[in-house]
Amino acid sequence: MSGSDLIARAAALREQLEYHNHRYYVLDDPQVPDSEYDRLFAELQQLEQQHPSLLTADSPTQRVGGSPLPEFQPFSHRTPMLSLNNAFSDEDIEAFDRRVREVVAGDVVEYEVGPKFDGLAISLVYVDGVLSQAATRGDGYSGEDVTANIRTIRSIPLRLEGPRVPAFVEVRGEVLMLRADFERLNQEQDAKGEKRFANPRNAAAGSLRQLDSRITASRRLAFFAYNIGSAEGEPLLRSQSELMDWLGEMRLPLCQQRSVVKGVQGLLDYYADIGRQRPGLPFDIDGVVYKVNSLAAQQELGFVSRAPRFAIAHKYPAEEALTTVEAIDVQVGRTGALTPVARLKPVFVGGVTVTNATLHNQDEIQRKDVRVGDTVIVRRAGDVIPEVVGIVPERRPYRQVPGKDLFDQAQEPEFAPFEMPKTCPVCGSHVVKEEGEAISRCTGGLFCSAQRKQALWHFASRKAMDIDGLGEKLVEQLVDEGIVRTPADMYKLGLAKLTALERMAEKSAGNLLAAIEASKNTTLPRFVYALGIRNVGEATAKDLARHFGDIDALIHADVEQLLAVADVGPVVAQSIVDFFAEAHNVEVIEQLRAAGVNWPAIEKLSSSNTKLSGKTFVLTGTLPTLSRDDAKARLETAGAKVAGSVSKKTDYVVAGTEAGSKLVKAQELGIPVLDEAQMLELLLE
Ligand code: JCF
Repeated sequence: MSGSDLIARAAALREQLEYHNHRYYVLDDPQVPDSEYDRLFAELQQLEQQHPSLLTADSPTQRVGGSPLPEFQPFSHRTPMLSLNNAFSDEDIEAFDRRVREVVAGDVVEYEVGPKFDGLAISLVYVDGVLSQAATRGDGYSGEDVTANIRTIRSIPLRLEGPRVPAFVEVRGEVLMLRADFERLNQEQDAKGEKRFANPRNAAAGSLRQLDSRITASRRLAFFAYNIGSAEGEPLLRSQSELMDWLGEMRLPLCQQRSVVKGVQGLLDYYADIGRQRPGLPFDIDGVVYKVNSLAAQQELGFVSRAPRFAIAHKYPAEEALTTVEAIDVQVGRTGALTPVARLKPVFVGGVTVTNATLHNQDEIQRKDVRVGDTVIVRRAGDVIPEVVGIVPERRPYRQVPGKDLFDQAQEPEFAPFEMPKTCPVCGSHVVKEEGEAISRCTGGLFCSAQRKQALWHFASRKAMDIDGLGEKLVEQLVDEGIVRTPADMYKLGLAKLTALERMAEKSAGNLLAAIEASKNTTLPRFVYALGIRNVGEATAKDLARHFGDIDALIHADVEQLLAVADVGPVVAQSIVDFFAEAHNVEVIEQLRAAGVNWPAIEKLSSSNTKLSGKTFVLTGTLPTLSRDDAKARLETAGAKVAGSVSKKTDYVVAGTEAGSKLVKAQELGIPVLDEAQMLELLLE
């Protein structure tokens, strides 16, 4: 190839790679398989290695991170990165809108609205469309140059695209870590015996403030743009929402929850809507941000003491709070894992009153040094179980020790350190903690009534055999009275045995027996899930059922056959083999079938034998007859995927009553919206 051909080829590869990168990381809609991306990437890498002069700052090969920096360089923001004033009540918002209307003509003001991400504010400088520098907010006037780290964030374009790329622009937005990536990172930290991150914000900050950008590259960070600082050569923009559309056009990632609303009522409705969505959002937010939409009006409103008068942050209740530890109990889980649980002085956090919080495991308690009596930070975000993030050392009293000098006295805490019991607090069996494993386990197996109770409860639960009325309390009674030992025993229950139980009336006993009878007609995925095999959740159970088609094939599968199932790795495969190697487990399955538990034959999965395969659905609102889980199950049985949020790749939205922003989004994107009846019709076709 000639020199100019080489340059052209490298440029073409970069453009294709950035395009596929955007499809994958921003639109969540890849167009080519990973292998094709890897092939293009390798070709570009090779070209650049052979001809180092071809290498450019915006090359996707530069996203992997480079050698560590000695320190971050200071970076002065051309336009200061100001913070927002906060509002905590409807009255604060009414007052904000009133102040706006004193300056802006009209009764009803239009606002651009979006979530307030709980991450780190970042400024991205693009010169002639190429990402040239990136900096943290710092004090708003001067931050740190974190360009090398920012380049590793896949969703951030290294080069802006489209017909309206300006000569210069500072893009403002938030770097954050998705909750799922945060959970995964903490599990990895556990596995490595390293300290957990307290929350996604800290994890994002810790990842971004690495002098070694290879570490940043190994963490999954997300970015959402929400504004610009200064710009040169930008198009004519009349509103904040036009500005956002422009940023999106240039391939900057925007969050899906942004919207435009009118007047105070529009703001408060949006606040309530996002508040309802908050627990299920993929990231932490601490409020929503309202901005006067008209840019001319923003100009006119200007700033008061370092904060814009045209914008405000409306905050939600905090997801972290302080309380004290009243006791530390040890719970035994379904698979024998011992989990220390802090009993807390009740505290309102994340919208609910929390009285218990997990302490994860012994190593974690030791690292955090949580002791009974301590004042602790409790976090409850999203649907995640509340956890103790850490202690407040200043609140721990210290004992006076006669004969020791003052310094030593300060080293003697009043509270005793926690120790994991050596025997199971429920059944007295030995507790083992495997080398390198964080978790201590009771060795009692189903001899341990705690494990037995939970296995039975899991068996009966809604997504398993769905035996209505067989809750935790009743299982406890049945096990404690020695009436039920295995799941098969549940199908031997009669009216006499049940009514003999305390607080069990004839009517509820009858209902329960009917529910048990009804549960006999089940499905294979439910049955496999109900078995409670370690590491086999609902999704894996479904995959296994579809792959093997019947229970006997699964029972006899070896590790190699199991590894052929999508998403089954060596750990899961071994758990399954171990489970069926227990004669006892196979026996219980036989007894259950003998008792009449049955399921319709299912077609083995062959990638395209189902009518809706490849189609993505989103469910929103309350459907007239089907529960959300039922609707989901029916769609999935027909091969469809059910996603949590609406994007361009959504094929259908199924909407019931009180459908919210997902419906609006679908309408905006022109995605077909079905009601329940139409969905059922589609399934019948
Ligand atoms: O998500 C945020 N933390 C956030 C911060 C969102 C916004 O729309 C912001 C912001 C800070 C300043 N807007 C401005 C003007």
